[in-house]
Amino acid sequence: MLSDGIIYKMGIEKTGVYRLSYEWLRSRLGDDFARIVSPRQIKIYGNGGGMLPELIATPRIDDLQENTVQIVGGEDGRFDANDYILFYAEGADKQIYNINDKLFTLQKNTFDNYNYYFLKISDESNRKIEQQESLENTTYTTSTFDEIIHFEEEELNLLDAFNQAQGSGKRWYGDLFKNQKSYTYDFEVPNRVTTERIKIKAVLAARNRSNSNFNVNIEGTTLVSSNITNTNSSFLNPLKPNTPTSVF
Ligand SMILES: [Ca+2]
Repeated sequence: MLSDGIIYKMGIEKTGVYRLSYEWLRSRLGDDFARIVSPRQIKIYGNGGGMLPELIATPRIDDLQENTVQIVGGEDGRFDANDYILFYAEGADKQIYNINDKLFTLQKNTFDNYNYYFLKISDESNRKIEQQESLENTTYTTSTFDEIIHFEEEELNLLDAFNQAQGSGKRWYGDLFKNQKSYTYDFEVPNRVTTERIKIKAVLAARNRSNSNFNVNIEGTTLVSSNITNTNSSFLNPLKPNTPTSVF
């Protein structure tokens, strides 16, 4: 699919619906923009978020699949001023439901911060988003939803911080609790339903010849106190991870 034609690569950081306007494409595509005679020529390719499976036997999509698009203003057969393309795209990380914790967790992409989609100007017609009729008699209605906030910075490789090793593995951590022993992380949840419970999950690790202890506090109240036992001095056994979960 990428072997011929006019193709542009787009890095997607966050999952969502994306809008490519006529004006933006005209400014970015240069001379290629004149090749768009009909809005049906604009195709979007991409395979969704997350990493490829490591096991070779696990099924995966071969090549790139064409995504459905909606060309707003394309009904007149011309791609012109004020028209735009809508399509759904996923970022590099993937949200996975963890049945043990009853929590959605984010699987951080080890290899890239962006997932890539491709815009191709094709001679064939694109795939349109189809409309679905609304159901008439629904049995469940709600006016709230679960908000999921994920904070993960990959800044520290524990093996790299150890002077007899050079860093290894896929697991990285965020802030280092060494000289600075306390960090504050702010999360905004507008219009939170205060009667509903919140679940919090922290991923911690320690390498210390003495036992270590982490406290997770919210507004001054300790929710979780997590002990991590000491390691020995060998760099072959440098890391003791711990993942407390709390509901309040
Ligand atoms: Ca139009």
